[in-house]
Amino acid sequence: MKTVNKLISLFLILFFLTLSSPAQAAEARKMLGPYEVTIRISRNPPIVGDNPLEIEIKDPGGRRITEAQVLVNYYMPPMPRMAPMNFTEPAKQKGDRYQMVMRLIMDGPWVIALKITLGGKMSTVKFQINAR
Ligand SMILES: [Cu+2]
Repeated sequence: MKTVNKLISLFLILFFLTLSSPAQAAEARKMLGPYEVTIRISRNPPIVGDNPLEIEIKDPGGRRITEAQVLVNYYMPPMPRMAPMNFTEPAKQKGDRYQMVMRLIMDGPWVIALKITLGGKMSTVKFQINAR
């Protein structure tokens, strides 16, 4: 588990180095088919406790998609002797973004799997964060 943790830590360091605005929200961006999905966590770094999460989905033309349904599944990768920590909650649409609050109950690596339904089709995009 230690080696895995080291690898995960290295990955997370690289992840945080790519964050766009250092003193502000943690931000990450990924493509989901033709859509660009951005997550913003107002806690930077994310903490054990409540972490407001904002999601933005843009089409190839840069228009923000407002008709999606966004389910946020966040979990710790399974660890030995650790009870499963896996939570799912819908994000609420607010203006042209989607919001919810993740309650991270342990420090370490977490995966945020966004299940985005658009036009009746659900796709998943995953992000990794590290709670301090
Ligand atoms: Cu854990």
